Amino acid sequence: MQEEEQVRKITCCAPINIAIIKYWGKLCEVENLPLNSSFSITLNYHDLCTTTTVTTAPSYVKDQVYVNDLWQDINENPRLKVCFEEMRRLARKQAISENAAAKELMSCSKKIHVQSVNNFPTKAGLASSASGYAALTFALGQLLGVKGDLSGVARRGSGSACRSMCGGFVEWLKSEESKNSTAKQFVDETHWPELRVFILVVSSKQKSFGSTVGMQRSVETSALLKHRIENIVPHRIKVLKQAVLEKDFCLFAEICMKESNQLHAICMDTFPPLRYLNNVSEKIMNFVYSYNERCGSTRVAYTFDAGPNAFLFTLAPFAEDLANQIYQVFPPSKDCTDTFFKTTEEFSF
Ligand code: 2P0
Repeated sequence: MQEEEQVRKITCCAPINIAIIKYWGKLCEVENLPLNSSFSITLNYHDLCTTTTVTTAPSYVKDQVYVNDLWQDINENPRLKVCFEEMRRLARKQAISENAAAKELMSCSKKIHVQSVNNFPTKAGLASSASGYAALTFALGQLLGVKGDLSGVARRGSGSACRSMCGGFVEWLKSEESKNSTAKQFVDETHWPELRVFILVVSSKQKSFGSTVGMQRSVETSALLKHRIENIVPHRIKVLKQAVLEKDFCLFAEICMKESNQLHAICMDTFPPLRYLNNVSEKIMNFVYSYNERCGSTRVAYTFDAGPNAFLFTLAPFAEDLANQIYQVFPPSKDCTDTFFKTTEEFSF
């Protein structure tokens, strides 16, 4: 009975975030320090998310992690390892600064079991590492009682994960110093309630080139990446923030699509090139341009990350018509194993 009383269990859920200004390129690979600041939108909790349960119990003799029921070797996974180490270090530091009793200090080293589940395809360019490390970091923080901004720890797990630690519209700041490269909420999730996102899953297969390796190769070989970091991103973030503040969809959409185009231009400028988009992605881009042209105004914008799947932004009054058009042009496959489509209701902010 005594043993049961000492079991502690915390469950947390973290959503994915969609980058409007893209993170592509690292200043430091170990710390996941980005070469440029980025800006994203975090989805709602009930949309695409990772649910993570962390447990401590007296019977546990080592840390264990399962992701989608698959056992992960922490010792072979430096990112997982660093999250555990960092969270325990912060817990100890906090306990010491609060003059905690020896018992509480001891509890920082208790063994932890983790069960993590995604409700969407893993590693298919849908930011599963972002929601995954955000959920893990937050859950460990709750379990160990660590206070304060933990986005720097989530970042060590996966760069973009730091942005999923905040809701709404989020900026991840570049810095040469680890402690300053954190995610900050720009405006919260209630700011632009008319904004909608559709996610078109073109392929749920794992991407052939992980973002980490892709970024490495781009940093080494792409001259366009250097130009972007120095001359494009700082100004673009400023303009995007203004567009978000003023809820200027036309300007938001222009930046969103130009950013996506530039990310994939850099991928093609990388040597050998990185091809994340496929012919369906190209068709979706063409669909967006012709839809806007038919409407006589900008009603929809696309963005693609390191994969062929599309994120389409629109506004509530246009969502139904857009959904109908998408269904006509890109009917979901019958078995829905490869191509599926979610409605605005499911993905509204
Ligand atoms: C982003 N992406 O800003 C960009 C756009 C993909 C394209 O962040 O190596 O999985 O773990 O820091 O965060 C994907 O990169 O890379 C990514 P790591 P991560 O969302």
